[in-house]
Amino acid sequence: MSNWKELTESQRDTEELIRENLEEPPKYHVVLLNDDYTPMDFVVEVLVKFFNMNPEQATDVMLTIHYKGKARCGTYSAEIAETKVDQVINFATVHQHPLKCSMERA
Ligand code: TYC
Repeated sequence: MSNWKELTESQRDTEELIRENLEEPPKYHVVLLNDDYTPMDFVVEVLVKFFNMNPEQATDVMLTIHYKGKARCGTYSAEIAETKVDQVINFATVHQHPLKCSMERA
Protein backbone atom coordinates (compact mmCIF):
# COMPACT_ATOMS: atom_id res chain seq x y z
CA MET A 1 0.00 0.00 0.00
CA SER A 2 1.40 3.39 -0.94
CA ASN A 3 1.92 6.05 1.70
CA TRP A 4 -0.52 8.31 -0.15
CA LYS A 5 -3.33 5.78 0.05
CA GLU A 6 -2.70 5.27 3.77
CA LEU A 7 -2.72 8.99 4.26
CA THR A 8 -6.05 9.52 2.48
CA GLU A 9 -7.61 6.58 4.35
CA SER A 10 -6.54 7.84 7.74
CA GLN A 11 -7.73 11.30 6.74
CA ARG A 12 -11.12 9.82 5.83
CA ASP A 13 -11.26 7.97 9.18
CA THR A 14 -10.48 11.20 10.99
CA GLU A 15 -13.16 13.11 9.09
CA GLU A 16 -15.69 10.36 9.84
CA LEU A 17 -14.79 10.46 13.54
CA ILE A 18 -15.20 14.22 13.63
CA ARG A 19 -18.61 13.96 11.88
CA GLU A 20 -19.80 11.29 14.33
CA ASN A 21 -18.70 13.32 17.31
CA LEU A 22 -20.43 16.44 15.98
CA GLU A 23 -23.82 14.70 15.84
CA GLU A 24 -26.36 15.71 18.48
CA PRO A 25 -26.68 13.02 21.17
CA PRO A 26 -30.09 11.28 21.06
CA LYS A 27 -32.94 12.55 23.25
CA TYR A 28 -35.55 10.51 25.10
CA HIS A 29 -39.14 11.19 26.15
CA VAL A 30 -39.96 10.13 29.69
CA VAL A 31 -43.45 8.59 29.66
CA LEU A 32 -45.88 7.88 32.51
CA LEU A 33 -48.44 5.08 32.04
CA ASN A 34 -51.92 4.75 33.40
CA ASP A 35 -52.98 2.10 35.91
CA ASP A 36 -56.12 1.55 37.98
CA TYR A 37 -54.58 1.94 41.45
CA THR A 38 -52.18 4.88 41.72
CA PRO A 39 -54.09 7.85 43.21
CA MET A 40 -54.49 10.88 40.94
CA ASP A 41 -53.02 13.18 43.61
CA PHE A 42 -49.89 11.06 43.78
CA VAL A 43 -49.34 11.33 40.01
CA VAL A 44 -49.78 15.11 40.21
CA GLU A 45 -47.20 15.16 43.03
CA VAL A 46 -44.76 13.15 40.87
CA LEU A 47 -45.18 15.51 37.92
CA VAL A 48 -44.57 18.57 40.11
CA LYS A 49 -41.65 17.00 42.00
CA PHE A 50 -39.69 15.35 39.16
CA PHE A 51 -40.82 17.19 36.03
CA ASN A 52 -40.97 20.74 37.39
CA MET A 53 -44.61 21.25 36.37
CA ASN A 54 -46.95 23.60 38.17
CA PRO A 55 -50.03 21.96 39.74
CA GLU A 56 -52.33 23.02 36.85
CA GLN A 57 -50.02 21.60 34.15
CA ALA A 58 -49.49 18.48 36.25
CA THR A 59 -53.26 17.96 36.60
CA ASP A 60 -53.72 18.29 32.80
CA VAL A 61 -50.97 15.77 32.09
CA MET A 62 -52.29 13.37 34.77
CA LEU A 63 -55.77 13.49 33.19
CA THR A 64 -54.29 12.88 29.72
CA ILE A 65 -52.61 9.74 31.10
CA HIS A 66 -55.81 8.69 32.88
CA TYR A 67 -57.97 9.02 29.75
CA LYS A 68 -55.49 8.18 26.95
CA GLY A 69 -53.24 5.62 28.66
CA LYS A 70 -49.96 7.53 28.65
CA ALA A 71 -48.32 10.91 28.20
CA ARG A 72 -44.85 12.36 27.69
CA CYS A 73 -43.67 14.21 30.77
CA GLY A 74 -40.38 15.60 29.47
CA THR A 75 -37.56 15.11 26.95
CA TYR A 76 -33.95 14.70 28.08
CA SER A 77 -30.53 13.23 27.32
CA ALA A 78 -30.26 9.46 27.93
CA GLU A 79 -28.60 9.87 31.35
CA ILE A 80 -31.12 12.41 32.65
CA ALA A 81 -34.09 10.39 31.30
CA GLU A 82 -32.76 7.22 33.01
CA THR A 83 -32.38 9.12 36.27
CA LYS A 84 -35.96 10.47 36.06
CA VAL A 85 -37.35 6.97 35.38
CA ASP A 86 -35.41 5.57 38.38
CA GLN A 87 -36.51 8.41 40.66
CA VAL A 88 -40.19 8.02 39.73
CA ILE A 89 -40.16 4.23 40.10
CA ASN A 90 -38.34 4.45 43.46
CA PHE A 91 -40.72 7.12 44.76
CA ALA A 92 -43.77 5.08 43.66
CA THR A 93 -42.34 1.86 45.14
CA VAL A 94 -41.62 3.52 48.50
CA HIS A 95 -45.27 4.68 48.56
CA GLN A 96 -46.48 1.25 47.41
CA HIS A 97 -48.06 2.46 44.16
CA PRO A 98 -47.73 0.50 40.89
CA LEU A 99 -47.04 3.60 38.77
CA LYS A 100 -45.13 2.75 35.60
CA CYS A 101 -42.60 5.05 33.95
CA SER A 102 -40.44 4.43 30.87
CA MET A 103 -38.42 6.21 28.21
CA GLU A 104 -38.85 6.34 24.42
CA ARG A 105 -36.35 7.53 21.81
CA ALA A 106 -37.44 11.04 20.76
N1 TYC B 1 -56.07 5.91 36.68
C1 TYC B 1 -55.65 6.32 38.01
C2 TYC B 1 -56.90 6.43 38.90
O1 TYC B 1 -58.02 6.44 38.42
C3 TYC B 1 -54.93 7.65 37.99
C4 TYC B 1 -53.62 7.61 37.26
C5 TYC B 1 -53.27 8.64 36.41
C6 TYC B 1 -52.74 6.56 37.47
C7 TYC B 1 -52.06 8.63 35.76
C8 TYC B 1 -51.50 6.53 36.81
O2 TYC B 1 -49.94 7.57 35.36
C9 TYC B 1 -51.17 7.57 35.98
N2 TYC B 1 -56.68 6.51 40.21
